[in-house]
Amino acid sequence: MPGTDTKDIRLITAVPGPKSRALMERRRAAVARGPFHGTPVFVESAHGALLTDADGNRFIDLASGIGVVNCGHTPEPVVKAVREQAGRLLHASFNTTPYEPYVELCERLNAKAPGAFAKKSFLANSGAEAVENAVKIARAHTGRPAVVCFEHAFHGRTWMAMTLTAKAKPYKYGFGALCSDVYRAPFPYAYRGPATAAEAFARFKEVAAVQTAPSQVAAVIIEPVQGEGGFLPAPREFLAALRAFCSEHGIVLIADEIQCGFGRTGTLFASEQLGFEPDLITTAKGLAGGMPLSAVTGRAEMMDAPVEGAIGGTFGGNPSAVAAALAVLGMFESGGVLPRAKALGDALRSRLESWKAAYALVGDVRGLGPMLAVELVKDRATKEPAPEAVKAVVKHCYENGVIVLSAGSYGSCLRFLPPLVTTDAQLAEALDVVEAGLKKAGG
Ligand code: PLZ
Repeated sequence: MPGTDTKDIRLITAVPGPKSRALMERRRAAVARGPFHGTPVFVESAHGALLTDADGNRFIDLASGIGVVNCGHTPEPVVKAVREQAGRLLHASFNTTPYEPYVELCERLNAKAPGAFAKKSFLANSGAEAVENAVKIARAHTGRPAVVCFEHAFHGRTWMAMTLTAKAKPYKYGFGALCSDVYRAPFPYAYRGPATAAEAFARFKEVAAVQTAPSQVAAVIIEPVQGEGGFLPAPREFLAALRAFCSEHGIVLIADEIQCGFGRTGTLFASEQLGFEPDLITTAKGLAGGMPLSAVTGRAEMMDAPVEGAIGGTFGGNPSAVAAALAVLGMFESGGVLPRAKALGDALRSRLESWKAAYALVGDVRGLGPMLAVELVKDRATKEPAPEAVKAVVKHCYENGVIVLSAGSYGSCLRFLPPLVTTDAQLAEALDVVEAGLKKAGG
């Protein structure tokens, strides 16, 4: 509301303001219908945890551009590295004339990814592209066709990634034949079932061993903490059972850490704190602090399976994107980000738990570290999802200076992805707005 006198939120027009509205008209006329907007707010600049729109309104960001700016918006070391690299070498194509920063980033990812075995990496542009390549690598390594994925999974929008993604509408809607040889197992979803790791693993085994055969399975792909699916953390025992099954059957186990990686859960990789050692890990989003970059990192012998020229691309591992990633790693190594992420996670969790105690609408609080969500339900007994309430809260939030995203197969989750540099005061200010939205939506 105009005249809000809180510290960081500063609203000088109703939201969306006149400039955002005018831009949305131009967007409707010029841009395809397909891309969706979580909020109708056109952003002009952002720094740290704050975002300024075209009308000069200032918001607290609880979305981080879908979990990308984990080190904050426009962090100085990252912006500086990008500027310097852009002035030196903007593009060369690693497929034409290779350059050192690409190699250095691979070396550093190999050293940091979980697992005390020899590793190699490959760089691409987007999360979906990393997923596509991870599957190609697994198929080349095993010579097998099948891939097992999970309910509520999100792996991207390209053909194989879209096939692996669970939700049909909107992601697969109208896009005809999907990839073959993809099988889907239930994900352990404590709130809605399968409730235990043991039950989920028994169901997984049935898919992997009955719907197909382990000897036909190239890869199992799992998000250690599901993102779009509603911030569902996989239990350690479930991941351990998958690890043992894949090792026994020579199946490549892929962890998709595109959303849960790069500090989002309080450790560089979520797998680290889950005691999980996948064969391949896909990263993107937080990897380059806001530049488009993704990676596949994993066992050297698997990564080397595709023959020379079989994986690559014109832009993959662009020099400025790589420079940004090296600066992001520098920020993690300098020590401040992860402890702050953990503290943020604790503060966020206690606030969300207090909502669960106070409001019947909040059916579940879950996640890992500062990657947390609440699931809203119409009735705690039936657990009927409340996507309308989620939409109302998201709208209340942007109208009052907070950017927050929904999630979940039923659209019933509010997910919190604050930049990991968010201060306690900013978090509290933003959560006051969310809480007022919850009360208004029926509490
Ligand atoms: N794997 C686990 O979370 C991207 C997508 C939003 P890209 N998630 C946000 C949307 O509506 O498209 C994601 C992810 C996980 C893969 C991807 C895909 O990453 O960089 O969007 O291709």
